[in-house]
Order: sequence, then structure tokens, then C-alpha cells
Amino acid sequence: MTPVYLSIAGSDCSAGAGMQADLKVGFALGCYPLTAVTCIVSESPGHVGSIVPMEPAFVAEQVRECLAAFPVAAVKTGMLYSAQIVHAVAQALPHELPLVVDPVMIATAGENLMQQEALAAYEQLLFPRATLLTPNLDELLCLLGSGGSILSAHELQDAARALCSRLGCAILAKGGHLDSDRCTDALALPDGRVLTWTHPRTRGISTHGTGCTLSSAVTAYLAQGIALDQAVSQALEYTARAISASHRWGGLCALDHHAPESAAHAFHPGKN
Ligand code: PXL
Repeated sequence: MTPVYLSIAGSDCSAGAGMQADLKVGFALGCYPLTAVTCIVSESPGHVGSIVPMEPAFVAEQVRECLAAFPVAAVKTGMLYSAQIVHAVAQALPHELPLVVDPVMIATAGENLMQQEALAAYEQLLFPRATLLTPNLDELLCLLGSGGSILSAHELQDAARALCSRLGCAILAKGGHLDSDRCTDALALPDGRVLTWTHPRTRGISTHGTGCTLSSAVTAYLAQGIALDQAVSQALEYTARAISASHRWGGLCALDHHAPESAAHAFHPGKN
């Protein structure tokens, strides 16, 4: 049976991030991705216009509707925006499903995607239930509340370990914003292990939606029954492929989630 997962996320009309990224990843990885929409964002790469949040009760209604009708095997949260939406989601979610929380706070372009008060609600209601949190550098510093900086892969690992022991859930600290030629990502696990992956940086492109793509890919692999460390490893590979195959629209960039072979199949169906 096709694995099903539920993404609770915002809509990005430019189809790079948010639920549009979740849909692309889910179908590319052979899953059926359901989407409960939290906000509608008018944006394009490098620019966020307006954010229209949904009624919290309506977000919860979408979640319950999906859970009642489909065999959901894993859940991901993306942009939740407000404390009220975090509350509504926490109430609607069952405790037993694997839960990936992408703590979306700030867009790559710099705009706030979360209201300040939502942080306390996340800490109280969602982090204690998360299987995995996927903060980028800024989010990691904010969650640690240390006001410091993370400058090296080593510091990234220490920060991931510190947040993991504080929250008791696995932390995938994304080092994509570190200033170096190679990117390191660190996974701190509650059993004390810290795993790292290092890969060369893809230069010359400025993507949007990589965080959503990565957290969605981890959720898709978890929905397929793959163990967390393997799910993260495969999701990092998938995201690196999507970045290197991204569409370039003049100065803009959108991730491509189709392997070259599947594009060829789509264009030449008679030849196979
Ligand atoms: O990449 C973070 C993100 C998440 N969700 C939505 C977004 C963005 C970034 O722009 O629009 C809906």
C-alpha cells in the first residue's frame, strides 16, 4: 500500500517551500502526501508579501478529516505561524505517530514566518512530542536561547547535542548557512549518538524551500517504515539531488523533484 503522510504547513504560491514542496517530495518518493493548510503566503523567491493565517479551528478540522479517512503513518509540521494554530494542531494530533517538527521561524529572505508568542506554545505542546526537530542555524540558536553564534561544524554538533538533551527528542541541525565550502549537517539522537554528513556546497544558486524539502523527505521515509538515522541520511541525499537539479528562472531558482529518468519517461512514454 502507498505510504501516507500528513504535512501541516503553509502555502507558498511560488511552489518552492511549504505544502507545495511537501506535495512534490511526497509524490517523488512514492508516498501520498496529505496537506492541512495553516496559512497562505504570497511570496516569490527572495520576497514575502502577505501572510493570511487560517482559523485555528479550521486547521484542526483539516487534520482530523485527514486522520479519520487515511492510514496516516507519519506527520510533519511546517509553518504554523501563531500560538493559536500550534494549540489547535497539538490538540488534533494523536500521540502515537512519528512527528517531524520543522520549526519554521524566518524565511530565507529574512521575513518572520512565526509570531513571537508561538515559541512558548511550541515548547510546551509540540517539542515534547516530536520524533525529530529540524532547525537551521538561526532557529537552533533561538531554541537554545544562548544568544551566541555557531561558526564551525564542531560547534554545530555541540549545539545539536545540547538541544537534544534539553528537549529529549532527536535534533537534525542543518549547517547549510555555515560559511564554508563544505556543508555539514548533524543529527543528535536521544541515545547520545551524534551522526554527521558533509558534502560539497552547490555554488551559484540561491534556493528557497530546501528546509521544507528536507523535513518532508525525512517524513516520507519514516512513513515507509525506515529507521530515523537512515531516513535522515536518505533525505539529505534526496535534497542534495533536488538542489543540484533545480530549475533556474533567470535569477530565481526552484527545486526539481524529478529524477532525470522519470522526466524522460514522462516525455517519451512510447519508448519504454
Ligand atoms: O522555508 C520556510 C517556509 C515554510 N513554509 C512556507 C514558506 C516558507 C518560506 O518562504 O513560505 C509556507
